[in-house]
Amino acid sequence: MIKPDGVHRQLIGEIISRFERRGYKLVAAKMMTPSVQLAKQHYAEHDGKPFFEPLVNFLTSGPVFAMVWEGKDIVATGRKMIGKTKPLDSEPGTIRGDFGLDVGRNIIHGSDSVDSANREIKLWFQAEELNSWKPVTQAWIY
Ligand code: FUP
Repeated sequence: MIKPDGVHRQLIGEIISRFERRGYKLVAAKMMTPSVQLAKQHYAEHDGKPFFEPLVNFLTSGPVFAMVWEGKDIVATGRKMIGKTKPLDSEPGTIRGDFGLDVGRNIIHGSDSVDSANREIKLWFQAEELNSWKPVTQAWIY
């Protein structure tokens, strides 16, 4: 999910492009401003921590761009492509390492396990918003 700062920074295209070039397939995407309830559910594991309220305020401050990506090792590779939580720890070449300076505004969220991904996909998307498709080679592609 591209967070409000990533949307404001106009990084949607850059981020989609990185995942596509790596070989991953986009199967769902939408722009939306999350409700407080959705943001709290999404970050439920951080409830009670000092940064929880600012985090929820930030996530609900404007549109995010939610995506579902598919492909080999997408969760683990996606986390590598995103970089570490703190931009200072994120290597150049990662999304946070290339574009972020602030832990509270770190551009993008990525599920940290397959279980989290399954939980988060259900939270953010309806089943009918997920598109199952296979790339095909067609005579009209040269
Ligand atoms: P990540 O999985 O890398 O997004 O990191 P976490 O789930 O640990 O944290 C979720 C979000 O909480 C981060 F993206 C930013 C915010 N956060 C802070 O603002 N301060 C902290 O010390 C830790 C996390």
